[in-house]
Order: sequence, then structure tokens, then C-alpha cells
Amino acid sequence: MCGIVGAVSQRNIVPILIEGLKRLEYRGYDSCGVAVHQAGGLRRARSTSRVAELDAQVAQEEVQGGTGIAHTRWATHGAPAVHNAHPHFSHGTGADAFKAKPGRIALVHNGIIENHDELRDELKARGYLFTSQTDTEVIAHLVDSLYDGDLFDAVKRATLRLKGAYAIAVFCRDEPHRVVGAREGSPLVLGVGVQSGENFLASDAMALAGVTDQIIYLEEGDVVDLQLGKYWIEARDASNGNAERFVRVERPVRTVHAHTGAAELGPYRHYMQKEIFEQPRAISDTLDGVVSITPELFGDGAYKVFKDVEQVLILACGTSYYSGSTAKYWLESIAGIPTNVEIASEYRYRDSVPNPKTLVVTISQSGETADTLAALKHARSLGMPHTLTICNVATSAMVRECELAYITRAGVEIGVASTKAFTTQLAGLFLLTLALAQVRGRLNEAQEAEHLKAMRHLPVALQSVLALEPQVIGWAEAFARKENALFLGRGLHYPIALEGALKLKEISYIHAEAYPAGELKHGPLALVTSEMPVVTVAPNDTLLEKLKSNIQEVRARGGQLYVFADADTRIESSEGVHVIRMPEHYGALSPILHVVPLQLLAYHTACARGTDVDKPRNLAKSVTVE
Ligand code: HGA
Repeated sequence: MCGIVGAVSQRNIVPILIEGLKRLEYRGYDSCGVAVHQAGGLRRARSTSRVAELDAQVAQEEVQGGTGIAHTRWATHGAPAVHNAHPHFSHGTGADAFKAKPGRIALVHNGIIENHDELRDELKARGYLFTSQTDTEVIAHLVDSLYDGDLFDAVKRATLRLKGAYAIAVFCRDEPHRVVGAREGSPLVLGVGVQSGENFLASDAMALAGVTDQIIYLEEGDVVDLQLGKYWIEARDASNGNAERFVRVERPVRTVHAHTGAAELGPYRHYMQKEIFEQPRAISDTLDGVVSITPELFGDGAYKVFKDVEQVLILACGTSYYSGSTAKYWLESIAGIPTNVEIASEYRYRDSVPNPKTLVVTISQSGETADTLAALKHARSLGMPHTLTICNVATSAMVRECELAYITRAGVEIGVASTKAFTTQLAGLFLLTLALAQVRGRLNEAQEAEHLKAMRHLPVALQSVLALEPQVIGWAEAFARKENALFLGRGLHYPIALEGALKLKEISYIHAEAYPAGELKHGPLALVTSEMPVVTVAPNDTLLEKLKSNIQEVRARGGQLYVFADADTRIESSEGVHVIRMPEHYGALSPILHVVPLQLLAYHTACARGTDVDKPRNLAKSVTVE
């Protein structure tokens, strides 16, 4: 999703801004731009192509300067078009109360300003000229309207008028060596430069890899003033009831070793394929150091929390919601703890009945997912203090906000369609299940040893599933010609069917839906014809015989079945029934294996259709807007 980079330096900073954008490209975007202070004024270049095109454009147009901001945009307000791309400049008609010449303020923004209509009307009435449909342009004009020679002061006053979520980086024509940032609801970090007093802003420390590893994570409501050789942070002072007063705050500088190696594709065609094949390593890294099951795997004080809670509430979005949905089966059957799973964007706005003895579990790859963060805060505001996150980024807002955490070690995930983040989340959630089971007296030593043995064997088992790739490629050819697909699963594997359908939708644009197989006859069977491929996840579990009946129901209507069957299921290939045999049956951990061929099926179908696999249309990584 949106990426922000900003800098104050004595050298030409454009190459570093562009490099920063390239590091954030994987999040997905539809346009990009850069602006600098140059020859006493503002210069910018914007593009609806890739950052590489922007790079060529700035070189050709000789856009260069020591103070600048840059942005990758994922449109929320206004179409993806050059005139809507950031940076936005303030400009007026020159009439009315507008005192400045056009082009005084340059600004980039991540988030959504909810009161943009009201502010736009007000600023239009004052003579400001709007050249985009974005909510962002409103902030540029607002800062301009409040500017009286001190950009930091103008931005602070502007933030008091904004409703919604934002991370912004701003500079002003009249103050050549200054960039001001602010955040509320969207991430922003300050990078303390290591040479010649330069300082940086970015939406993610990864954007600054190779430039500085000295990072300050700005907190909600912070406004930061960046100058050469110094920076200054202020936050609203709510202590004496005067929310309009700002006070200086100190934030710790952390040394962050942002990953840079992940950008190498190696022998793979796409990051998604690379990440699918990294899963054995990702799972083994995630389980590294787990020698026994103990609540302390989730942080100090976890035992007391686990002892205290009587139910679990999982909050997540997208693929993470499906890992949570899988964990519900584990938590209820193994740990015997009542569990609810809620889509974060729904939960945050609905009236629910809170129980203070709930363990609130959030799941997020990036740890910056706006809806999940908001749902977490909502749950806490309802009086549920016990929070735990399963997250892939140790320095993220989610980890900082939660009482307890399990950090998955998937490594940087570049492909927009999540794969290794999903399976490592499942590994973390299984550990959580075992730890809760232990505290609740439902896990004896022999069971613990057996589960741990199975978990340690996962990387090897995953390797043998990945070896099925050539067979899956054979199926992908047929799928590439379809426009619809159904996915079926039962029990623990129903969320895996949902995840398989989501993967296919996301990257191949084939309409896919998943159902619990028993639901088929209650509606979706009407869709089944010889043109409808029906993908079935068929592990050898207690529901196998029921599933076999569901398979017959599809066959009787001429549907084409594509079955991923465990070795000992006795489901054989026949007319209209295509079977790929999973190498081994894996009990409770089977979802971690069964999802892999579904990832491969989506991937190879998308390749056969020629889509942009790593950057599917309209989608973004790290969904930092609501
Ligand atoms: N609302 C702004 C920024 C969108 C954003 O943060 N995307 O990730 C716009 O539409 O330009």
C-alpha cells in the first residue's frame, strides 16, 4: 500500500528517495511521484507507471535537490491518474484571501481524511484551487492556509483539523532545509541519518535499508520536525485537558536491521513462487528455539493471562482471517477453549458483548493492518485488556500495542498474495493452542512430545508437498480457461478451501467461491455443470466418508472434480475425477500441508493467464487504510 519517503540532506537526495520507493514497491501501488526543493521553488515528477519509469523521468527532467518527499499511491479517493498522484502542491487562484504564490507547500499522505468534503468547501471559499479528486490535496491547502513562516507550527495546527487516518510528509518552498511529518492511524518512522546531519522519514524502516539503521517509531499523534543535524518531536498534551497544546516528547532510537536480501528472486519467476518454496525454511525458522511448550513463548506474564482467560476472540482480515478460522478448530478441540473469529472491519463497528476474561488475538503479516489495529483498540476499549498478536514484523504497531506476541519468522513477504505468512501464522497459532491446552490441563507430556515431533517434521513434509508442483501445473492449464471455480472442504479444511479460493481470485482473477462441502446441496450445487471445476480438499479425517458423498453429488451433475486426497483415502482418478495424492497424512497439522498445492494451483493458473502475479490489479500489501 502507500509508501512514503522523505529526506533533508546536503546531497542530491532523489536517488535515495527513488531507491526507498523501490523497496516499498512490493506493497502494491498504482502511481508514484517525487518532489524536491530546487532552485528556490518546488519541482516534482509523477507517473502512473512503475518507479523505474519515474526514475528515468527525474533523470531526464533533471529533478534534483537535498530536501524532498516521495510516494507510491494506492488510490482511495480519486482514480489512479497523474493529477491524483502525490506529491500534491498547494495553489490558489491568486484572488481572495489567498496570499501566497502557487506552489508553496508540497505534501504526501498515506491514509484517509474523513472530513475532506467539509475542509474542501472551506478552502475553496478561501480561494484555493483543487486540481485532484484526492482527500490528500485538502491537507496541502490546509497547511498552506495556516502557514505563517513556521512549517512545523502550521502542520501541528493542521492536524488539529483532520479527522481520519494519516501519515504525512511535508516541505515548504520558503524553508529549504526542513521536512515535517505527522502520523495518526498510519505508520511513519524517522530515520536518523549517519552522514552530514541528514535525516529521513519513511512509512517503513525497510525503505531506509542501506541508508540508516537508526530508527524512531513515531507514535499516534506525533508531529516531527526534520532539519539538517537535528530533529524534534512533539505530541498532543492531553494531560490537563488541553488537547490543542503540543509538548516535546522523546522517542527511543532503535537499531533496526531491515531485511534487504529478500529482493533477490534467485531461480524463481515471481516472488510468490519463491515464497511458496520458502515455506519449509519459514516454518523451521518460526519454530526455531521452541524446545518445549510453555506460555512464556508468547512473552513474560503469559502464564497468568492464559490462566485468567476463559475464551478467545480472534480479529483479522483476508488471509489472516482464514488462519484464525483454522485455529478456531484447534483451540476448541485441543485446548477446549471457546473461540470466536471476527473480520476486523466488521467487529470494530458492530455492537458486541464483551467478556473481560477474553484473550484477544490479532493476526497480521505486517502488523500495520489498519482495520485490525482499530479492532484491537476497540476490543480494549470494551474492557478486554488481554491481547496477543501473531505477527511477522517484530517492530510493528501491532506488536507494540499488544500485551503478548508470537513473532513468525517468515521473512519479508513481497508477493501481494500471502503464502509463507499464512503457514507460519498457522504454526504460531498451533503453538498457542498447545500452550493454552497445557495451562488448562489438557496436554500431558506424551501429547506435548507427539505434537512437537509432528511440528518439527513439518519442513520435511512441506518439501514433499512442493514436489507435487509438476502435477499441479498439469491442472493449471485447464483452470486457466475457466471463469469460475468452486472449492470444497470440511471441518478444519473448510478455511483452507476458503484460502485456496481467495488465492485463485487474487492473482488469476477467476471467480472462485468456497463452501463447506455439506452446504453444497443447500444452494451452490445449482452452479455445477461440466464447465465448473470443483476443487476438493480431502484429508483422511473423520469427515472423509461424508466428503466422498459430496464428491458423488458433484459427479452426478457432471461437475469436474479436482481432488487433493491423502494417500490412504481410496479416492481414485476416474471419468471427471482428477486426483493428486498428498504424500502423507498429517492429522491436526494437515491444513499447513493442504494449503500448499492450492497456492501452487493459483500461482500456475495465474501464470498461464499471464497476469501480474506479484502485483495483482487493485490490490496492495500491508493494508494501512481502512
Ligand atoms: N487517500 C489518499 C492516500 C491513499 C493511501 O493511503 N493509499 O494507501 C489517496 O487516495 O490519494
